[in-house]
This record gives sequence, structure tokens and C-alpha cells, in this order.
Amino acid sequence: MKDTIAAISTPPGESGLGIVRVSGPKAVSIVSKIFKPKKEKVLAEMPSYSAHYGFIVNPVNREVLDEVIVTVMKAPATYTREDVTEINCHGGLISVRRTLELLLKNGARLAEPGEFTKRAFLNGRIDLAQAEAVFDVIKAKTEESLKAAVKQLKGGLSEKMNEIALELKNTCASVEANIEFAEEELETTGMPGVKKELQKILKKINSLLATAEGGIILREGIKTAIIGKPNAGKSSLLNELLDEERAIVTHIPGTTRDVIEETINIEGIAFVLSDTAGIREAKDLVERKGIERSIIAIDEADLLLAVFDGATDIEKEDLEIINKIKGKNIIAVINKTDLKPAKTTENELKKLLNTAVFVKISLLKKSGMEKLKKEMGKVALEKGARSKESLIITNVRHKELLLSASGSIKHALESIDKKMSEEFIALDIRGALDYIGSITGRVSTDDILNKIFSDFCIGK
Ligand SMILES: Nc1nc2c(ncn2[C@@H]2O[C@H](COP(=O)(O)OP(=O)(O)OP(=O)(O)O)[C@@H](O)[C@H]2O)c(=O)[nH]1
Ligand SMILES: [Mg+2]
Repeated sequence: MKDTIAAISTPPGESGLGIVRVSGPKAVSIVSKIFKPKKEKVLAEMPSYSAHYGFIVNPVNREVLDEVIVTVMKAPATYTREDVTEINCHGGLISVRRTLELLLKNGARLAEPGEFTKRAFLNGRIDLAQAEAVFDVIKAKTEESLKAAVKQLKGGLSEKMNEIALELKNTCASVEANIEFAEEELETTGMPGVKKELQKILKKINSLLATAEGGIILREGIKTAIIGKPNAGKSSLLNELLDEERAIVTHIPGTTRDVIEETINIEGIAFVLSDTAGIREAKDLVERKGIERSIIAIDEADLLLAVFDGATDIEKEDLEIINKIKGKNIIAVINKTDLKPAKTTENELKKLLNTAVFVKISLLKKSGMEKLKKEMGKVALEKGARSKESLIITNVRHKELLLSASGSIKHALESIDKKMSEEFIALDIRGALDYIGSITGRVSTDDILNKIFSDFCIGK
């Protein structure tokens, strides 16, 4: 980590400001080479957290690139715990990009995705769970998911993990003490206490795990596929939910080909909607490809909005779709209630899809939408996405590690019951300790770190 990294931290495009960020031992000296302050001064001598007005100038040909503010932040009280400089350029593609190029020519290296945050972790400012929370804050789709992420960023999860780790360590010490007593052929009295302690820890882990399904949905949103036969009104429904003419709607069956994905927020929970191609016997290659994607969307969805045309009788296509979606989490949407209803459609659907929730709407008249949103909100509630628990698990990696830790502890408890040797029990407890330590990054490998940070954006 001796090198100095640089990256553009704001999204590409036209904007008021564009920020280029630099971190590392030469963060100040490299910027000094390309920055000409309006008032004569030496950046390295400026106090930490001071801002300086001036120009970015190419040192080779004296060309002025932009008018900027440079902020100097000195180690260790910075994001990365290294010296950090931020160059506030005017927004726009070219200015920030050329400023970055100049930095790279003058000794900085282009940062990898998430490398600033990785340095914050490696330099001990935050732990791994907090570093992951930075990513979640950036990606938060709703207020609720932002709240959960900020809590994790502030160390809520880490605190709990450290508490569990300490308890495991103490328990392990008791077991190991027993091993030594055994060698001296002293009476081993510690095991009932160890058992009780392990059961207590297991309970803590399990109650955290109980929040995971809802927590992961809170973080990632509910994957919701809008499906049905052609012309049922799927794209009209997407548009109505988004309140925007996002998808093309026509009276021609087979209008939608590609899956269109958009996110909406219902009562603080994100629903990741996909409008799909109507499912039927495909008329051409493009439609067939589209329908294949519809089927994949059905498989991947947490929730299906199955749209039916209430004005036409149940057709072979509806029956095929019903077959494909049986057993899934379904809200059956009967559309076109502004038209004369088909005689048997509603009753037949209720028989065929007896576990589904039914909502009648008219997208032409825009009626029934409140009821539909309410039912969608209920699904979120059922999935536990609005948990009352103060600490929730929102990340699949954490869930898996907690599951493994819980497995190791269960194994240790079984070994105690079977009166196995203390060495085995200690081994399982150490295993659990490592799993918990992987959540906060006390135990980590390059592979794990690379995997986590490569998902970040560059410049964070
Ligand atoms: N009368 C009436 N017509 C509707 C209603 N909702 C949609 N339509 C019409 O039904 C036709 C098909 O609507 P779309 O939303 O494109 O249907 P789709 O299910 O996306 O169709 P594909 O993309 O072809 O699978 C359009 O002409 C809509 O205007 C409704 O509630 N009432
Ligand atoms: Mg469509």
C-alpha cells in the first residue's frame, strides 16, 4: 500500500462538480505538481482539511485545464487513514478525465474498484462489515434500506459480532482449561457451564439469522415479475406503477420483447419490477427469445404479478402460464374491469389459483391500483422486510457465515452430549469463532477481500 491511488469519484456526465480523489503517501506532492494555487503557497504546508482555490495546469506545456478547489486532508484522520487530496473540478466528462490523466502521468496509479474503502479497512479505520455497509449506503434504494446500512456503517453489526466472538473465546478458554485439568486427572467440572454458554450464544446467532430473509429483501428489493399472456396489460401495469410511459403499449399482441426492469418504492420497500414478453406460442425468433426471458424472470422472481384479461375467457395460454407459476408467491391481477367481464374467467381463475391473492383493476380507468399496492406491501411484511428488530442481517455473506457458525456450535453441543474429548469441542468453537471473525474481517483472505471490493464502484 505504499503507492498513491487516484480515481474519479463522481458519476460520468455533465454535472455541477466532478471530483477526482487521491490517496496515499504522495497524495499532496503529486497534486502539487499539477495544481497552481491562485495565491502563492505550498500545499504540503497547509493544515489538514483546508481548501485551496486555483488551476489545474499541465506541467509539461503549461496548458490550463480547469479552475478547481483542492482539499488537503492529512493522515491519519481521513477516509483511508492516508493523506488524501480531492480535486473539485467543474463537472463534465473531459475536465475530470484529463485531470485524472495528469495525476497518473505524475506518479499516481489508477485505483481499483472500492480501493479507497479497502484501504480504510486494511488501515484499521473500519472493519469489513462497515466497509460493506459503505457500499450498501451508496446502493440503498429506499429510506428503510438506507437506515439499515447506516446502522451497520456505524458499527451496529460489528459490535454484536465482537460480543459473540468474545463469548466464544471465553467458552473456548474454559474448554481448554478442562483439557489441562484432565491431563492432571482432576475432576472436570466445567462442561455443564460450557454447554449453557454455547446454548446462549447459539440463541443469539439464531435470532439474528431469523432477520436475514427480510433483511436481504430490504437491501436488495423484492424481485417482482409482471407476467401473463400477450395483451393482458402487463406493460400498461408497469407504466401505471411507475407513473411513467416507460414501456411501449399497443393493441398488437406480442409488443414487449425484452424484459424491462425498473424499481419502485412501496411503503419503504423496493420492488424490482420486470415487465416481460407475453407468454404464448412464439410467432418468430425474436419473440421466442423474449418468451425464454419471461420464463427465466418467473424462476428468479420473489413475487409474480400474474395479469389476466378479465374481459376474455380463459384460454389455453392462460392455462399454460398457470401451470408454470403454481406454488409461487402470486398476486393475480384481473385487468380490464372497465369492459364487460367474461362469464367464467374470475371464478375459474380463483379455482385454478386458489392460493393466490386476487386484485381487480382497470388500467384504462386507473382503478384498483391502491388495493394492488396494498397487497404488494403485505407481501413485504410477510417476508419480514419490515422487521421490528433493531439489528438485522441484510447481506447474504453474513447470513452464510452465521449459518456456518451456528452449525459449528451445534456440533460442539452434540460432542458435549456424546462426552467426546475436549479437543474436539474446542476445535468446533474455534471454527465458529473464525466464521464470526470473517464477518468483521478479523479473519480474511485476499480472495474474500477481492470479491467484496470488486463489487464497489471506482473512486469509493
Ligand atoms: N379496455 C382496457 N384496455 C386495456 C386495459 N389495460 C390495457 N389495455 C389495452 O390492452 C392492450 C395491450 O396492453 P399492453 O399493456 O401492451 O399489454 P401487454 O400485456 O404488455 O402485451 P404484450 O407486451 O404484447 O405481451 C393495449 O391496447 C392497452 O391499451 C384496461 O384496463 N382496459
Ligand atoms: Mg407488453
